[in-house]
Amino acid sequence: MITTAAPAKPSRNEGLKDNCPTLAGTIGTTLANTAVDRFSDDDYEFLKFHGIYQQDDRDQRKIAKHYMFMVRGRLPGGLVKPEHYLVFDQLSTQYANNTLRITSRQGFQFHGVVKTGLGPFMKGINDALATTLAACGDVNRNVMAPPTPATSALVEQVQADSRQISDALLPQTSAYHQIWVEGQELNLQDEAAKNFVDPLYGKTYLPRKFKTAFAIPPLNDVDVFTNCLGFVAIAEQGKLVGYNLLAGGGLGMSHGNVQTYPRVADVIGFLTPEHLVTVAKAVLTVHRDFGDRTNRKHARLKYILGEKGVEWFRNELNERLGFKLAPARPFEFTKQGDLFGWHQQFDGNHFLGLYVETGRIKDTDKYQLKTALRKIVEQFHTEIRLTPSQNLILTSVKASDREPITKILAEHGVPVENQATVIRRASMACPALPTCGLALAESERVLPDILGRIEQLLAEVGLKDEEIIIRSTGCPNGCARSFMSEIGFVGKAPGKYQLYLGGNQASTRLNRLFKESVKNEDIITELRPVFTRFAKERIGAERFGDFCVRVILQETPAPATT
Ligand code: SRM
Ligand code: SF4
Repeated sequence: MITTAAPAKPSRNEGLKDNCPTLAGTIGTTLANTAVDRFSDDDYEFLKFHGIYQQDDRDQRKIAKHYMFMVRGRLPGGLVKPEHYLVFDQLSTQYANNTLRITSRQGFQFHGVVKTGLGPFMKGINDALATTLAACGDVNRNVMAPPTPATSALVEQVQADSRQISDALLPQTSAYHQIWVEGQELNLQDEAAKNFVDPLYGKTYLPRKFKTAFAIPPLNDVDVFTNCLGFVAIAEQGKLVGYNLLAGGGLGMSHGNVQTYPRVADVIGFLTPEHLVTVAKAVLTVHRDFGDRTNRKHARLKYILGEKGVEWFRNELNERLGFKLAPARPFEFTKQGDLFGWHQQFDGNHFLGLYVETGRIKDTDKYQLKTALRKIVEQFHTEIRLTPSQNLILTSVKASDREPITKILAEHGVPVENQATVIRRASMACPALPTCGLALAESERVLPDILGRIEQLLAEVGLKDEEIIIRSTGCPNGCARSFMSEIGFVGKAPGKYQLYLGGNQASTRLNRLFKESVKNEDIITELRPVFTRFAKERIGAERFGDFCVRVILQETPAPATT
């Protein structure tokens, strides 16, 4: 007898979206109810589309659950207008934990907002004409673009294109505005609300999140290969002629689940700038129509590319477009990372790259970056750009303003030269504990100490001032892109990390698992023999990640994972 397995059921989230395609849930009603400190489990999912995560303080869990909210801003290309910055700064003090957290996708996160403050906080953001809509959820997320206005006007053009794509891929629901700006409770039985269909996303949006980035070779500061959709600028004599299309990158995976894996994007073809929006929408709808809606762990665009293949994807895309993409043009990435200190822009103005440890803009006794930035923006009306490595840039500064800005920073303990060691400047950590509900181990709070120990070890083996790209995440979701680093720490359990080695400087290669579970206190013991051999056996100026691929990983089979 032949038995056929019943088709898998759509995931719970699919039912939620289908029942409430405006994404309003009962958020408005719960917001108005001051007797409760949290939203329902269903609204937890809807809130994400509004850029809000319901969290609880994990340091307090043993005592009681203290609910609080993380709010994420949508800032394409990391561009923060001065008037927005001042509002963000003030709201973070009044309603959040008095810090601004630069994210690895050039956004801002506010942590620790409690429910009574959520309404005024969100109103404040929107009154300033900024937004958090679609910063999270099963939609296109914050679009990344190179932020550094160094040598050519190309950066500004690509930045403008990133905003164009961000706008074109925004969901159209009016519920966000009705709840957070107009303060409506919304009636979900309303027929129009129940039958709402987003013109691009349809009724159930995407099966999962979707990420887009622009890059300008040779600098891969945005880590373009880790995105669902990537546009690599192709220029001739400094002028943009079009973009190479990349598709199917993504990093998140789950320990012990072989169906999930990090993947670098494939190069699909070349398009001219007038086709940008059409192509972006076509890629997004392939995800919408073919993504796995039964299993959220397997629902990203990367699995479609991984399983159906690049040729299938190219044909499907060409069919949707009604024209064939041209073959990809040659390009090469050679580096990643930010420029620090003062530099001159292509237009004669100046910019200042500032290192921000783990992306956290804050005030401490000796270091008051938050206060200094507020003073600078108030006085000089400076535009700020957030970088994909969780740092920031003050842009379009007049030559005459350089000195007073440097002085304000110095008065608040923030140097503009020798801002941090080479290891720290090339590092990133995700927030993890105490805010992230998915964290298995610490990340942001322990990385500075781990880096200190690594720096000491490097000095001992004669490698002081060697740049090694080190990233840590509190779990295998890869939020600080730990799977692309030369050394990656990936949280496994409290105080324990998987150790990955072998990413490259251009961030075009995934690293590989080296040790399955290393206690925080044993990290140096594990790295010592590897660094010692690197110091002795490297060829010329070979980078640490390349050496690991050539020597260490050849000799060490990948450990079994659990
Ligand atoms: Fe992420 C979930 C933080 C960039 C892959 N990410 C989360 C959540 C919201 C936890 C949750 O779902 O409850 C984290 C909130 C922590 C907190 O307390 O703030 C979180 N992700 C972050 C940020 C803030 C990390 C940072 O250090 O800056 C980044 C916010 C970017 C932004 O502004 O939009 C952030 N997340 C990333 C990246 C890197 C990137 O996009 O360049 C990745 C890997 C690339 C990718 O998407 O594959 C990433 N985050 C994930 C995943 C895994 C998704 C998957 O495919 O399996 C999750 C888990 C999920 O979605 O269920 C996740
Ligand atoms: Fe949380 Fe894991 Fe992302 Fe870190 S990598 S922020 S622990 S989901």
